[in-house]
Amino acid sequence: MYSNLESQASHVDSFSGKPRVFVLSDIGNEPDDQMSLTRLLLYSNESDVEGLVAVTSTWQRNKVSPVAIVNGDSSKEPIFVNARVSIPVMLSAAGTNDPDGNRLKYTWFYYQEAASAISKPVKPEEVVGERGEDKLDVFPKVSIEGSDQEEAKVMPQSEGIAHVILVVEDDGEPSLTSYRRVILNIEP
Ligand SMILES: [Ca+2]
Repeated sequence: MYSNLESQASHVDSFSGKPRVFVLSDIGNEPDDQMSLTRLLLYSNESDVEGLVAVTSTWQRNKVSPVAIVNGDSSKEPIFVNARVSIPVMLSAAGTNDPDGNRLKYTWFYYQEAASAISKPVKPEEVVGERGEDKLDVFPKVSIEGSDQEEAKVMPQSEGIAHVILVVEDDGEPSLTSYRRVILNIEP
């Protein structure tokens, strides 16, 4: 009895694993990189692809993304701003720069989906049998003036949480982009 259990516990099943693969590549940089990646994916059932990491290539070593600064904050953290309805909030990207000297383009946009879930509680009986998008009548909480300028004027229109994103694109080849997130807590 005991020896029988022991033999079961030590039984090795017939499973044989596939080679595990972890790839570092400049993936879409040049045609031969794309071809290699496509071939790898074509045969991906032959191996366990554990990871694909896009790395820079030698000739792009000095391509640098912009340093996006909002209201003097040069970290990569979200910026929290307390606001009130109908009182404008000025957001400034002054000081934003590109270490390798490309020209910069600014875009500020209201990221409506980011806070819609906490803006309007919905009961299950209100949505059963309905399409989600039919119940998404979430009106904008902010409007933005100067959305293509270095400084933008954000006007809170109703209370709640509103996420505003700054996009800074350089005109390098390839163009590189940095982002910053501003989270407004709008009170009445
Ligand atoms: Ca750059």
